[in-house]
Amino acid sequence: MRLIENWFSERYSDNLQLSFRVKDQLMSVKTDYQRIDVFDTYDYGKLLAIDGTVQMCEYDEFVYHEMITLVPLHFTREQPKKALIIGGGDGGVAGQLNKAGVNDITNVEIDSQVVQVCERFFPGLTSIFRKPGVKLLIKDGIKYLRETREKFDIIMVDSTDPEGPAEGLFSKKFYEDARNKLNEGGVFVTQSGSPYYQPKAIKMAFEGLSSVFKHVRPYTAFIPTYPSGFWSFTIAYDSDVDEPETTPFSGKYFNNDILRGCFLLPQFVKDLIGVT
Ligand code: AG3
Repeated sequence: MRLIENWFSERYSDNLQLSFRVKDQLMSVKTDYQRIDVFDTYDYGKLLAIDGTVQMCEYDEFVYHEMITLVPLHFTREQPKKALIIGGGDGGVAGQLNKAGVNDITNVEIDSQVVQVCERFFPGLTSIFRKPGVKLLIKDGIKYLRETREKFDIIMVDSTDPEGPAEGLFSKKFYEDARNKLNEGGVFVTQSGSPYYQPKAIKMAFEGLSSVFKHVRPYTAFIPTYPSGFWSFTIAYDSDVDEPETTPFSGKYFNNDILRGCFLLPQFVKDLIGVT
């Protein structure tokens, strides 16, 4: 009998943390950019953590990956063909894009070890990188976006929190580069953190994007394993597109009701970003 129980905890503040009881720690590696851990948890399956923060769990990754992908796809002027993902080394975003019919995908991940670890423990997600039309580049996404000659219909930022390597992905300069690399009628999307625990993330995204794009719209989803469970994403685009009413896509989380309802913001979030 095992007397000592193992737990992995993500600390939200000095006074609060979320703990997962784990069957096993499957790996831990310190890379040039960050520390990557994989745990086998009882309630959420395998869990990927970066620098002690939950990135993804087998049993709820569908919420994040559907929401960061399927919402912006409804705001491009035409059916998007060419996509750029920055971050996303687990393949979850690329997989959802592909399911939604976007087949020309460039995925720029800074840390090759994120991909290697995910290939080992989440092969169902990373298998997307072997599909024709999906190109995986191990590079700094900020530099890539600045230098590339290509343009995209959708640019997506699937990053860690805005500290360390991901900080520059929340800057005005980066948003300008993104806008310059969008085709007309294209859309940009970024994860923008927990309004409770990372108010800075949604504020930085909203303010930075508003200084560059005509339309900037935060939306939210419930993700049980992220800080507070209440999570935000922000889309930005320039062309006036009609509000989508219905969607041909439904996933495990996303459906018609969510497409309309996810943009409704609680007052404290509106106050945080200064909208009425
Ligand atoms: N990227 C966003 C994870 C942010 C989580 N933050 C935290 N737990 N403090 C997820 C990568 C999934 N492809």
